[in-house]
Amino acid sequence: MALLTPEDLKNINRQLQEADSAVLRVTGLDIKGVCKALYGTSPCSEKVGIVPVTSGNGIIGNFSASLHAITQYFGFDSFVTDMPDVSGYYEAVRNEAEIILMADDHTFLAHNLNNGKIANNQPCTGIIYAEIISRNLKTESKDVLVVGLGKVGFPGAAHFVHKGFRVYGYDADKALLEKTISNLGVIPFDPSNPRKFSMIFEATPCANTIPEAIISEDCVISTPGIPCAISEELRKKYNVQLVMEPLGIGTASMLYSVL
Ligand code: NAI
Ligand code: 2YC
Ligand code: MG
Repeated sequence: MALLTPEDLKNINRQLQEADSAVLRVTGLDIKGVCKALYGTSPCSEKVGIVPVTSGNGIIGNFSASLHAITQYFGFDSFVTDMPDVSGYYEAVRNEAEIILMADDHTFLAHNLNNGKIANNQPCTGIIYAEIISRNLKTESKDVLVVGLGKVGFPGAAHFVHKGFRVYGYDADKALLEKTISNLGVIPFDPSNPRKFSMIFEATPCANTIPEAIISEDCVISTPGIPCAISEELRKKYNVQLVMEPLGIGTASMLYSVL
C-alpha cells in the first residue's frame, strides 16, 4: 500500500484551503457542502479521538497532527492520544471520544462508538472524489474517465455508474480492468486510441498517468492519487481544474459517513 510521507502532509491547512477553493469552483459547494449532500449529515462538535499506531512501518510524521488539524477544520472536537496503539485506544475511550480515528499500514478507519458505524478511508476517498467531479458545473457531459481501478478507484468508478455516468476505465493491471468491466459495465479505455475527456478521475500511486492526448481545455481532474497525475506544464497548458489533496477530503468523507 502506498504510504503517505511527512512531506506529503506539510502545510496541511493550506493544502486543505486550496482544495476547498478548487471544489467550490468546480461544484459551487465547499467540501462540507459536498459531504452533507452525499451523506445527509453534518458535524456538531462530535469528540474525535485520534490514536497513533506503531505497527508495520510505524508512526508517520505529521499524520496524527494532520488529522487533528483536519478534524478541527471540519467542525469536530478532536484530540490526539498521548499513548499509541491499545493504550491509546483505551485513553481515547476514557476521554469520552465518540469517534475513533486510527490507521495501520493497510486500513485507516473511523468508528463511531455511539451508533456503531465504521468507515474505511479507501472507498470513502473514491466516493467523495467521484462525487466532487460528478457535480462539475462546467459541463453537461456524462462521460468520465477513471484511471486506476484499485481500492480507491473501483469504489469511485462504482459511484459514477450509480449516478448514471458513462464510465470509461483504465488500469495497468489487465485483470483488474477486466474485473471492473464485468462487475460495473465500465467501458475499457484504450490508451493507443485516445479521445478527449472533460472529466477525469485518477487514483494511482504513479506520476504523469494522464497523457496530453486525452486532456481537453478546462478539463476537471479529481485525483486522490499521490504523486500528481499530470505535470504542472500540462495543468497550465489546458487550464486544468485540479482537485487534489493528500488526506483531508478522504477523512472528511469517512467522518460524515459515520455520523
Ligand atoms: P491500489 O494499489 O489499490 O490501486 C492503484 C491502482 O493503480 C492499481 O490497480 C494499479 O494497477 C493502478 N496503476 C498503477 N500505475 C498505473 C498507471 N500508470 N496507469 C493506470 N493504472 C495504474 O491503491 P489505492 O489504495 O487505490 O490508492 C491509490 C492512490 O491513492 C495511492 O497513491 C494512495 O496513496 C492514494 N490515496 C490517497 C488518498 C487521499 O486522501 N488523497 C487516500 C487513499 C489513497
Ligand atoms: O502515524 C500513524 O499512526 C501511522 N500508523 C499511520 C499509517 C497510515 C498509512 N496509510 C497511509 O499512508 C495513507 C492513507 C491514509 C491514505 C493513503 N495512504
Ligand atoms: Mg484527500
